Amino acid sequence: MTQNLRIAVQKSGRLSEDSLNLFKECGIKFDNGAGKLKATSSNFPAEFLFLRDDDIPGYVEDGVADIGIVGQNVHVESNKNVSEVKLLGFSKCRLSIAIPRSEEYRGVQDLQGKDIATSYPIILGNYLQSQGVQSHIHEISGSVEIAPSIGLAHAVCDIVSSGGTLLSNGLKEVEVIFRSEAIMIGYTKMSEEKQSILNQILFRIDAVQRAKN
Ligand code: PRT
Ligand code: ZN
Repeated sequence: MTQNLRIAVQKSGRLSEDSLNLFKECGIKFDNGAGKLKATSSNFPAEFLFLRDDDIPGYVEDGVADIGIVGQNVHVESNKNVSEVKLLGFSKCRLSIAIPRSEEYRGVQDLQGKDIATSYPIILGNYLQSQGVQSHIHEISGSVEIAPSIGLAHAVCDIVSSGGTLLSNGLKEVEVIFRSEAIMIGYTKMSEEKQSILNQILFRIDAVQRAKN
């Protein structure tokens, strides 16, 4: 019996639609009806797991899923032992430090000794260390942008796309510390059989991308 390649994609969010389209454009058919947690393809040896994006790197590290699609921000922050299979070019964004608009900013040294709120303590910590700056990192899981206005922190470090959210919270972007797009990650100990199913998918993705250009 052939084994199915297990593919972890975000259940609902900014990565979901493009992730599913990637496989659909490759001719892989499956039913991702609302509320489904799992779907098996009707015409290709693959099954899909629909998960929170934050859980995907751990599932791929453990081999519960063979491949998964997440933002590079989530992949790097998770610090899991997975292979980087392919950059996918969608869900582009950046991770930036922002401060209240009214405050002066001369350079990263201005963050010395300050409190910075973020959901990305690892990426932020690495950046500050590389700049020789010591700040206090406050890890919070959501609504990071309101931290300065409620007195929780002087600055924030969060995902930015259009910049509209920073603007409407009275903040200005002062440092871009990481650029991100969607990435396909893989289990490091995949069987040969699954690797060859993955190779077929990668071959089809390349063909679809070549046809578009
Ligand atoms: O529920 P689950 O945990 O699966 O999803 P999630 O809420 O954690 O993630 P989701 O769906 O919001 O984002 C998934 C991935 O999309 C992120 O990890 C990024 O790689 C990427 N991405 C691209 C973004 C954005 N653009 C983005 N704009 N993730 C978040 N945002 C947020 C940003 O933090 C800001 O608060 O959207 C808000 C609006 O951004 P502006 O700058 O356009 O106003
Ligand atoms: Zn998430």
